[in-house]
Formats: sequence, structure tokens, C-alpha cells
Amino acid sequence: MKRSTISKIRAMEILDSRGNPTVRVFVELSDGTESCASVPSGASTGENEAVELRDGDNSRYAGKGVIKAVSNVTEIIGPPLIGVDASEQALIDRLMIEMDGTENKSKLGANAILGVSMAVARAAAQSARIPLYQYLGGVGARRLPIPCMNIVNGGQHADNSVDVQEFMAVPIGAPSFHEGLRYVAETFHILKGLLKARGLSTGVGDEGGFAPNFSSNEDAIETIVQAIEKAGYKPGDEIAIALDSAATSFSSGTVGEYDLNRSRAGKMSSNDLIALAGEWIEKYPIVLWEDPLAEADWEGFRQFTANHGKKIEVVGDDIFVTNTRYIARGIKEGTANSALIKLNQIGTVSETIEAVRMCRDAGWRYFLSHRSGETEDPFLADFAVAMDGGHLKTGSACRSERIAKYNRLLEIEQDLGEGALYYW
Ligand code: 2PG
Ligand code: MG
Repeated sequence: MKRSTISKIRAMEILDSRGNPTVRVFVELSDGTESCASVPSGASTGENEAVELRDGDNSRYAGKGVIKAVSNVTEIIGPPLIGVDASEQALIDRLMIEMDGTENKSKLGANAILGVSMAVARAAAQSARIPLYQYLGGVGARRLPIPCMNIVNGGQHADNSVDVQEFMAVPIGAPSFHEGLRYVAETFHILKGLLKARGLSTGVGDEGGFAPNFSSNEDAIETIVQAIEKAGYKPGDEIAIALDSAATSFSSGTVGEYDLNRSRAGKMSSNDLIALAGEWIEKYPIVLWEDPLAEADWEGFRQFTANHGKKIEVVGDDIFVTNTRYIARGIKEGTANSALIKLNQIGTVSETIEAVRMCRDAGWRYFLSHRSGETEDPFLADFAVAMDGGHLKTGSACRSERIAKYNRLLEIEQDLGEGALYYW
């Protein structure tokens, strides 16, 4: 294979889908290849996530500027990488981790480091004339992820009466990715009609799902089930439901205690939430539940998995933060049976791949994810196919930063033709 080395790295401050600054990195190679990548940003972040470096200068973007991270790319990270073979992803990521020298990338910023990591991967793929999904996943990368479409937003992604952050429609019974996408996009439109008919708001939250004031969390699920049926699909067979409670956001501060104050469901213990989940799993076609308990509630999580983990996929997000250190503990203790995978939680492409590998080796599932603050960069789409996880979440059927990923997945599916796989 022809080797191309890095000849230039620069960065700039751009805006994400919430209008907050984020980092875009440009990489040039010795053979003339130019690529760029943009970094997403979360709202319901885990305590142990890699640090997103913000300027803290309140005269700009309320302190959220990323000029320091941008200059870290140009001045500190870039120069030592000039002349390095762009296909040496693991080496480049390791060099950046060493340059930073902290546990959580707080010195140079995970936003700076990840931008370089992603842009280098894309440049190397372009230079080798291989699609990014194949470059990262090999010739065996041909499974399209089931699009878990987030059609109702609550929690920290919306200003409404819903505690659960995400309600996803999961087209498990579709024959292909594009058909699955159609199933859930149609359901999204039908849901809009149902909300309108009830006089509820059809405004959307950060990930493009509707964000009305439902009378309860359960009302949201029931309305989604109605929408699935009215769209002509069988709940549970063709379209199932996935939830992300993002329970850290309604934990009361004491481990094992929760306050569902948005919906006025009131105070609950871990055991109350586990019991309630059992009722919902009986009643509704739920196949996956992310962060049912808070990041500090390892024992509650373990209990939840012991009770429900045989029936559904139990995903840890804030508790594992795509970090092999926490995933390893989770595997040992039976905390969950799946991990959410977000590139910017850990901050390099190769460490993210390492987290995926750890899940796979343990027989766990893994769920590829965007952030609530995104850009038009569809990197995640290629990454999801490369990682062969079989399902991803990248928001609703509206807002172009979400659609960009779906559209890229449609392209990949077409590219793969008859070779494309799709199953739950
Ligand atoms: C989550 C994510 C993505 P955020 O909790 O899973 O949906 O939200 O990016 O705000 O952490
Ligand atoms: Mg989550």
C-alpha cells in the first residue's frame, strides 16, 4: 500500500447544532489529499467523560468558545505529527495521548484531539481510495445499523414534562436499512399528526424528536405505540421501542435516590425504578434501555440487569463513558450487557475501537451514538458500519445534522448493494 504522510494540520472554530462553538480539523497529506472532521458535543454528559476544552472567556459565546482547543491543534498537536504516516492511526492517537499527558485529555482537550484523530482517519481512507467504513472496518464491514430513531425528546434535551430523555422507534423487522428508515420516518410523521390532534406541541428538541408536554412518561410511550400502529406497522414485530432514561439527570444527588420532577412522578428509589421498568417491559415492546439508573448507581444498574437483562439490551452510557476502564468493571460486575459508544467521550478513534472490542470479546452488545450537539459531519455513519454493532442512534427524521448520518448510511447501503446485511 502506498504510504502518505501528514503534511499539514490546522483547525478552526465552527458552530454545532445548538449554536455552540466546536472544533473542525483539516489534515493534508504528502500526496495532496485534504480532509476535515468536526467534533460533536453532549449535554447530558457523564462525570468521567474526556474533557471538552472550552475557553471560559465570558465575553465570547458565554465562555463556550474553543479558541484554545483550536490553537492546541495548530500549535501543539500538529507540528510533531508532520511526516507521520497517516495510516498509523493507533500511533498517532497514542502520540496525542502522550502529548496531553492527563487521564481525561484535559490539557489539550478531547475536542482538539478527537478532531485530529477523525480527520487523520478520513484522510488516510481517502488517500487509499477506500470508503471510510471499509478503511476502519475491513472488507467484512457490510452490516448496516438498525436506525434507533429518537422521535420524542425529554430530559435535558427539551423543556417539557418528560423525564426520560429519549424515546426511540427501532425498525427491527424491516428487511433492509432503507426500509427500516422509511418505517420509522413514517412513524415520526404519523406521531406529529397524533400530537396535533391532541393539541400538543409539535416543536422539536435537540435531537429532532417531538417535545410536547405529555401527561406522563408512559403517555409518551403509549402515543408512540399508537403512531406505530397507525403507520401500519406491528409494534414489537416490525417496530420496537428503545429508551434512554439518562437517569443521572434526575438522580437527586444521593446514590439510589431519584426525583422525577418534570413529569411530577415524584421521588423514587432504584428499586422503584427497576420495578416500574419491569411493568413497562411487560406492557410495551421495549427492546433496549439505556441509562435506566444514574452513573454513580452501579449496584442499581447491576440489579436492573439481573432483573431485566435477559429480556432486553441494558446499555450503560454515562456510567461507562466509552472508557475501557469502566466497561471492564461493568463486565466483571454484570452491570449491564451493552455499552454506548461515543467517540468524543473517550477522545480518539483507536480508543473507541478498543472499547468496542472489549464489549465484543465479553459477548456484550454495543450501541453506536451521536451527541445531542452535532455537526453536518457524517463520520458516525461510516464508523457504525465499520464497527459492525448492528444498531445506532443518530436522532430523528428532521434536523439536517441528524439526516446527514442517515443519508450517508443510505449511500453506504447502495455502495454495498447485495452484500449489505441488516438484522437486529
Ligand atoms: C445520550 C446523548 C446522545 P448527550 O445521553 O445518549 O443522545 O445525549 O449527547 O446530550 O449526552
Ligand atoms: Mg445516553
